Amino acid sequence: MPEFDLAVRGGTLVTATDTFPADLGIRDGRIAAIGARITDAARTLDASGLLVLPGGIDSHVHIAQASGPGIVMADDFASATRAAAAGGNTCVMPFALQPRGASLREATHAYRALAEGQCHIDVAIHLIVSDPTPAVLGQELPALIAEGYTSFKVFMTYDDLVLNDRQILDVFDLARREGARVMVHAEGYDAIRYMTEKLEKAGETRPFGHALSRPQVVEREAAHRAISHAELVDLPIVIVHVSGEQAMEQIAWGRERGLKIHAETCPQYLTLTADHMKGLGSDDPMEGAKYVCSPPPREAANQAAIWRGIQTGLFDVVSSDHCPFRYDDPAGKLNPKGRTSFRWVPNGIPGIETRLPILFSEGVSAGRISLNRFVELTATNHAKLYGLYPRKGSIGIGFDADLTLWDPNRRETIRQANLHHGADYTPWEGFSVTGWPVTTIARGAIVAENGRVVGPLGHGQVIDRAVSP
Ligand code: DUC
Ligand code: ZN
Ligand code: ZN
Repeated sequence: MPEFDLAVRGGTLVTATDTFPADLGIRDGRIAAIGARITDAARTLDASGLLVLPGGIDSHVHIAQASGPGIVMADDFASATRAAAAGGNTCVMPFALQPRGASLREATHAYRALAEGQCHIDVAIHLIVSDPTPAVLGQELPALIAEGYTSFKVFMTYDDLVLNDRQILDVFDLARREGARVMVHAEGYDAIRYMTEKLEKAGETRPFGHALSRPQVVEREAAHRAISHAELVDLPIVIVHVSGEQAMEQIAWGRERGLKIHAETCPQYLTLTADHMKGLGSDDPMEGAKYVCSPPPREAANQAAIWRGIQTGLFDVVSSDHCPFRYDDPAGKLNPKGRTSFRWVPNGIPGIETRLPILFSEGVSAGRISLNRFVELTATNHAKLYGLYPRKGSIGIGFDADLTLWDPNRRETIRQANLHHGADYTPWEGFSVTGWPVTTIARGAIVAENGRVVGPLGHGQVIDRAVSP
């Protein structure tokens, strides 16, 4: 019997710290050998000319999440993980949302049941706490954390999700006690409501009004408040989907005070602008709905600030915040109420399959970041932040054999026609990239090859996590 199930030969291995030529031997879904010449394998993949990267981990995606009356998210677990695999990812982290008034435990177990057997790659589930009742804080959350749901998100806006300051403090306090990781959506509810009502009164109801209703100060104020609450409770937090230079300044301020504030940004804040919400290149302002996400992309000059944050280490991770809605669909962006005001356009854009190529192309190929920083931002730090390390997130003996064979020179143009998600558009239609995932290997199995998803549905598992140090 051969020593290994699979050998990956002749490639250049890249981790968050090192780049070196080596072969890999994979046995029972794990990396079992790293060496100069590994030949005794049942199957061999030739990786010459390719980079061998840890599979992408996307720690912020939304899949099959309840999104309000009449609105349907465009991806279920099968389509989202299919698209993720084609885009070079081996693990994604969606959210089990607690509807207000409902049990978080029941919502989480029902959500997990949707995922079981329906995933191409591994999934680890965060929670969204929308109703921190005494029962949730006293029993449900501690029990769920002990079961392996060790991270959750809180929102500072949205009618159905917003927590007030006291609730945020109580949830932070629980997280500190139980060792859970908290992610914060930092945009201020009252400021957004004030701006929205003012804009609507003035007749500014186009999708572009979404950008006007949530200027940077709205994000900055909420980031400052979240960081201050984190200081009071003495809790490390992650500020997710940071879009603006002003929120970055707050994060830097918090860190200067010695606080553990982690930060995430997304490709949309590097490549899209508020003007996209005007429906760029189209006469129909509703086209702008394709780019409506929260926080909104900013003015072009802000992109350079986000790049600086990526280069200087302010950002720990780059996630997609994949939150897909179909465009031409009454249950999506063009729902009947959405045509009357930006307020009713569902917030979110698809990006699970395009995150890695866009960041590689604009980051590594364009000379802005190193290969190692790319790996850190797209895999290693996600695993470390959310309790998947050292099982996932790097290449080493004993790690899951989660790998992406990457062609750094391949040029591609992003086209909806070639993508695998359930949305009917991509915000990056026609966007050219250099660097492309060729083969995705998830726990030792080839799940995607050259844009075709070949792994069986059900290969992906729902993973429980330990609390993160
Ligand atoms: N927040 C997210 O994290 N995703 C989509 C919409 C939102 O507000
Ligand atoms: Zn959010
Ligand atoms: Zn999100």
